[in-house]
Amino acid sequence: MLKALIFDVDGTLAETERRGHRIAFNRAFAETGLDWVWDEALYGELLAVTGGKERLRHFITAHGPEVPVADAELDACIENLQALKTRHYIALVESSGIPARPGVIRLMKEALDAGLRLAIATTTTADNVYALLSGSFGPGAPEWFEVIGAGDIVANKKPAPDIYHYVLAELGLAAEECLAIEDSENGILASKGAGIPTIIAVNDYTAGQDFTGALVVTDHLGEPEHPLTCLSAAPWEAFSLVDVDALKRLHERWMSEKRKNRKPGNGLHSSSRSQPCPKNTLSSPSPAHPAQALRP
Ligand code: XBP
Ligand code: MG
Repeated sequence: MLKALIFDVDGTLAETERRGHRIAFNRAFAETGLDWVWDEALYGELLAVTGGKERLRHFITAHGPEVPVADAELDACIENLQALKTRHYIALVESSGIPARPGVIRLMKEALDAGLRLAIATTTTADNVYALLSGSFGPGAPEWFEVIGAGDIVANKKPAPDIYHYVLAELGLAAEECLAIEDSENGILASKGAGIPTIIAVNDYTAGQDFTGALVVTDHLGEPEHPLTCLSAAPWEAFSLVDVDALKRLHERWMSEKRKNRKPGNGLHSSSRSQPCPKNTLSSPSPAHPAQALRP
């Protein structure tokens, strides 16, 4: 039975990468006198590496910018840049706010009303999460979540499953009692790695990534007046917004597939058949699943 929803943060709750983190990194560079500029295209490439510190190190290694410190001081330099960037990110979120993506707040409130538990599993720094939730979702929003798993609390960031294992342990739930909501390939690799069925709401940075194994891939979670477009090659059913009923049906369908594949004698291991959707092509929705079809 579905008991909890576990939300990713960046790119899933809001367009924080483009509108927040990228700008904050650039402000930190400028403040420290570095002439590095991460434009939107470059930042899209750098997003392949999760975690701000890890992304900075990757940039230095892969792009070879001029670095004003000796190798022995590189770790400290990255720590300092990251701390500065976090301050800029929080200031930006608090001053201008980054709006929640369509359907996110609606779904969270519906889920709480329906008795589902909420949690967060993210690669970003915990302070960033509290700032975003308080600033863009409402002052009490951090309280909606029983567990906020974030940043360096685990050894390995996404695509490793560590943060999802951490959240499951804190919730005291099995993977199959939860659903994850993610936006990226690194995200679904992490949630899938922990055995959690996952739905995807892509954004401009992640559209076109490989979401093999997703229950469904959409462009956003949908609002009654702003229906989602289903991007899965073969979604199980057509719906215009992701609500609790739709999630329960998707979850139940996933569970029954899993049970079927567990039956002795079918020659299959559950892990090999727990991927109901074929590789997402992100092509136009199939005519059999009209983009804005209303739920039954
Ligand atoms: C996305 C990330 C983060 C942010 C930056 O996290 O990879 O690193 O880009 O945050 P998710 P920090 O999609 O898991 O929410 O600079 O604080 O790491
Ligand atoms: Mg994300």
